[in-house]
Amino acid sequence: MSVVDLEQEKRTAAQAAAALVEDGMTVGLGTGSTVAYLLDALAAQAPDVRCVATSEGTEQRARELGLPVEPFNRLERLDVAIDGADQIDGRGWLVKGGGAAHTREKIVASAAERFVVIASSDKLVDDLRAPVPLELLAFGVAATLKSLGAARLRDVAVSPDGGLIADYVGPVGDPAALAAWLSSIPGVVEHGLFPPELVSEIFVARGPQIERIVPA
Ligand code: A5P
Repeated sequence: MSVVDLEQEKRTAAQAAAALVEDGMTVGLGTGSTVAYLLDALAAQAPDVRCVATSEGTEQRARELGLPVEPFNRLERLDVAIDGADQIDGRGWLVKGGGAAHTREKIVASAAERFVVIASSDKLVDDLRAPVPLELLAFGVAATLKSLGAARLRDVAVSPDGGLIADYVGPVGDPAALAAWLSSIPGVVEHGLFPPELVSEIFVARGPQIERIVPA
């Protein structure tokens, strides 16, 4: 599939999710190129909403488009969060964090009544694979990397909150087991494996059609 077609699929998925947003809602905005189309679609609807953003890039673009963004320090819950993904497996496990924002993205997704994932069809995979993004505390990072073994720091990447960004590059196998192991390592602030329990629904565009997947 061509890059142009994939971009169109991202736009189609984003527009489908934007239609879920209604006046009065609190909305978590994800990060990435698919979310960029979401911002365009939301701006066209101009809903009366309160938004929080998972990255500076999203916040800046949302503001430019006239969407109101506030710090995520007073709202306890969000009505909906909408975000992209790097990989989606058949059970609804996700890999996220290609844009270094997965810690904020997981906080926002967890706070949402409804977490909606939007994606082009190339994001569907049979089995998740490396790289799995990691946010690491700078303090003790060499020791943390030694504990992780198969991980490497990204060049100059930092999270929206200043954490170092690395990628786990070993085998994924059972995502639940890997997620538990990564979470057990001190110095790992957050990893980019998102479990199906976090995901309300996934809108995957295939050409002009939307496939709606609800993880069991
Ligand atoms: C950002 O940190 C990521 O989790 C993105 O949601 C993910 O990388 C998908 O990005 P694209 O929509 O650009 O593919």
